[in-house]
Amino acid sequence: MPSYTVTVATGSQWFAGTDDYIYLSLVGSAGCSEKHLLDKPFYNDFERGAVDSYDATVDEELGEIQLVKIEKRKYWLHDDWYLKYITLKTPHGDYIEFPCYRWITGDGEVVLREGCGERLRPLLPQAS
Ligand SMILES: [Ca+2]
Repeated sequence: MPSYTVTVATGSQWFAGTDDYIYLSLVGSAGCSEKHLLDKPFYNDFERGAVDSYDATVDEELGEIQLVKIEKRKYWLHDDWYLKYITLKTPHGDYIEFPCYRWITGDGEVVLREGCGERLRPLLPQAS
């Protein structure tokens, strides 16, 4: 079964961390994953400034990943979360970055698209 490694970066500002439940779903050109709870046992996930990695195994090939959906659900009290970015390592060893750089509040969710850093580079003039 294909396995992805999901890296989650939490902001460094005050109260950026969260104890809420965080779920991840992957949307690819060939299908969608199940919803995965991102949780490491005996570990305080999503602390301020943390960069945490999780394995997400999916049932079938998803094709090219187009979107990452993050859902936050209340654990005890609402605990806002500042998500910087998600990095996905695909079963083929490619890395895809999904920038977020915003607060997720309440029972919130965000859908992230692949960052286009590569395409923002200035194009060099073609030699003719
Ligand atoms: Ca918080």
